[in-house]
Amino acid sequence: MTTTHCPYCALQCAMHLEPDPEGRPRVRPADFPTNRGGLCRKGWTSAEVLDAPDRLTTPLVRASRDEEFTPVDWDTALDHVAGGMRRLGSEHGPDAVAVFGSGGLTNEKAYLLGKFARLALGTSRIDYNGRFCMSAAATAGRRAFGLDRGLPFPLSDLGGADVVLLAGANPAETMPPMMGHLTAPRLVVVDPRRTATAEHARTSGGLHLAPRPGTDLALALALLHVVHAEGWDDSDYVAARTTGFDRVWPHAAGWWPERAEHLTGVPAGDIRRAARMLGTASRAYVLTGRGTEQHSDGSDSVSAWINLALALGLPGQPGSGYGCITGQGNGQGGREHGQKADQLPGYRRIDDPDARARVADAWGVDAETLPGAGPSATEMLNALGSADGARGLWLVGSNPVVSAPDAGRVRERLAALDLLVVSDFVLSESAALAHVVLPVAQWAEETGTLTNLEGRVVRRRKAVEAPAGVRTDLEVLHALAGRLGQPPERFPADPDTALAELASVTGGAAADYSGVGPHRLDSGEELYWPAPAGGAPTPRVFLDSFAHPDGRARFVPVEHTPPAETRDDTYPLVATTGRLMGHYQTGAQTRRVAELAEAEPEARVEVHPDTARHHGLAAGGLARVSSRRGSVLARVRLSPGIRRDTVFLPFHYGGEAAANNLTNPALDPVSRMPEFKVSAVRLEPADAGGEEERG
Ligand SMILES: Nc1nc2c(c(=O)[nH]1)N[C@H]1C(S)=C(S)[C@@H](COP(=O)(O)OP(=O)(O)OC[C@H]3O[C@@H](n4cnc5c(=O)[nH]c(N)nc54)[C@H](O)[C@@H]3O)O[C@H]1N2
Ligand SMILES: Nc1nc2c(c(=O)[nH]1)N[C@H]1C(S)=C(S)[C@@H](COP(=O)(O)OP(=O)(O)OC[C@H]3O[C@@H](n4cnc5c(=O)[nH]c(N)nc54)[C@H](O)[C@@H]3O)O[C@H]1N2
Ligand code: SF4
Ligand SMILES: [Mo]
Repeated sequence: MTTTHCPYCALQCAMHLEPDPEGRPRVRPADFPTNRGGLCRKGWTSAEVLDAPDRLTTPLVRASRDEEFTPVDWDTALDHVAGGMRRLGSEHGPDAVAVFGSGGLTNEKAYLLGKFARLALGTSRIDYNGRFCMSAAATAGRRAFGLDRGLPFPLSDLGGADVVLLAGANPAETMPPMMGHLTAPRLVVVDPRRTATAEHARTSGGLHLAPRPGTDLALALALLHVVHAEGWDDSDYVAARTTGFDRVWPHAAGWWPERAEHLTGVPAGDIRRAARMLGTASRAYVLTGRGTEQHSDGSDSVSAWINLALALGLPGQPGSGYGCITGQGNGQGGREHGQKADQLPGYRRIDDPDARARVADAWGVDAETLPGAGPSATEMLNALGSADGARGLWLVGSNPVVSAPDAGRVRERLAALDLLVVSDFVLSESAALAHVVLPVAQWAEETGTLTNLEGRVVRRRKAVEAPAGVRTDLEVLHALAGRLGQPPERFPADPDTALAELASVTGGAAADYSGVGPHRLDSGEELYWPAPAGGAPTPRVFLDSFAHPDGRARFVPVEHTPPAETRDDTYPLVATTGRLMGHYQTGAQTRRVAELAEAEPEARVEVHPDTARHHGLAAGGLARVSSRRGSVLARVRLSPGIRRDTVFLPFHYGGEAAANNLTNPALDPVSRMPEFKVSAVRLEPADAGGEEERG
């Protein structure tokens, strides 16, 4: 029996893997502080993907997309990739090849992928799918606190709260075992839909506020308005631990609840009730999720929620706080170790001369040779194959033709590349467009570390052998780097050697992992970063001071701005997007699990019954949802709990069912987060020729 962690989300539930009578690994939940012996159905069924019938076990190569893939041996595939990368580099310069990583990768992989881009390719063009996920909250967290650690406290702290406000998060579906920590007598859920989380809040003494998508910032200002006007703010805390309230108050002063009601659709009485719950609580938390973050004003929206939390005196106080609920398995660690365009390992900035010198020295290169900051994920993808973009791309752990905004355009850009290389264990929609597909090992077949939503480093342990023909991501990095002229010891294929290097390189940095190693991990110590060598780890980061030089948190003045596109007679509704319990992300993994695929076999669009009637749609019928960019076919699901002006689509499906055919690639100016949560759309019936029978 091996004890390890779930391959999917940032809760990183612990599980035991043991062989069944046929020798296949079977999952049993393990006791761990985040999941307390629970798992969601994705975790329970996760081992099925290990022997998916269409699992890739041979490298595939083709010269052009008009040809079929040819199975080849590893040497042939790696020579082909290295030769292609070298040729593009020498013909067009080092930026001709781009790398796209993932918050699903272990710390070791993320670290070596960033190092590979900077040293083996010399490219500035590396970014990752965490840009679609964590970037807005990370920006706002750094602005306010000087440091971004998703939850700066252990999840179990939530259990002591009187009130928890969840802005744009639906953990009842996205992290079900987390609901065991949301036992506060009052939950306030901010979501345009009456989700399972919102329903729980409503029926257990709390509140559900359902703003029009894209108006959270004004709602948060209105809550701050009431809190301050009623004298519920913590003026001692504000005076002792913060700066800048005076610059923020003028922005909230004008948002009295009735004005906010007009914009957001949330009744003024409910705004006052929510403010009273928060303002009169002795211990409270404000938490944000993707619903409030994935907007073209995402980082300002999070700043507005943080301003509210600061006025209430929550961050850095025992039993209270602000946190962002990180998403992917290594959504936290994946954003610290250098696969982000502007970043070096340990949360160091790539434009900071001291950081460059320190990292270059550790890597044994001259700091001058390290490239600078490259473009963000969306900008990088949208320029591929054009005069200003890369001509080659290596995708490691992401499926952007389904997950990136305006996916139709991303599909075109990938098709314009001279070389597309995809490392995956299944032929995802993106891998299906590749020139070279490299078949890699999965979670239970390898060892490594991930940093969960609490900033706790956990160890993924190898439980089974990978199928013959498959290599680990670290082995692939090692082999490719060697072919590109790098000394072999610079890219260790052994995960513990990679971890030792990561630990040493991050010593003294903001995200200090210098004390993280197999021994401490296996001893069961709770390793929250910063975890310096020889020092204690840090479960709660801001208790004594914040990470700005003056030790204070900063209020950041923010103002409501409308979403990047507006509704009109042609596109009268707002489409927002998100997740269902049974599928993970683009569904590349979970659509291959029979039980999950049967439960949620096809895309759906959630529509209010009145809206459906108005557009001639019936429950179970097919609808075409169209935006200014593209359209989606989805099954109509009537949902009396959603706003009448809003429809909801999960983004777990590809092709004609991909929600991202609709979405707007407008970006937040600071974090470069795309606007996944607001597109102007129209709805039409699409039933024709017996299609209704399909369901
Ligand atoms: N089942 C499942 N679980 C997952 C994942 C998965 O794919 N499937 N993915 C993991 C990852 S990577 C992530 S990032 C997390 C995400 O976890 P969540 O943030 O909980 O997930 P979402 O469904 O994207 O968004 C949450 C809610 O935001 C609401 N929303 C939409 N627009 C707005 C708005 O303008 N304002 C507000 N306040 N709310 C809005 C949606 O209705 C939705 O219910 O989940 C993780 N867990
Ligand atoms: N419309 C809309 N779009 C969204 C969102 C939304 O809410 N709405 N949410 C965004 C968010 S928060 C996220 S995090 C992204 C996720 O978007 P993606 O990263 O594109 O989603 P995944 O399905 O997790 O893709 C991971 C791929 O990598 C493979 N893989 C998994 N682990 C490994 C590994 O260790 N190594 C290698 N080589 N491959 C691996 C999987 O098989 C899969 O094909 O989507 C974003 N897109
Ligand atoms: S909640 Fe997340 S980590 Fe836990 S079992 Fe489900 S997908 Fe896995
Ligand atoms: Mo995410």
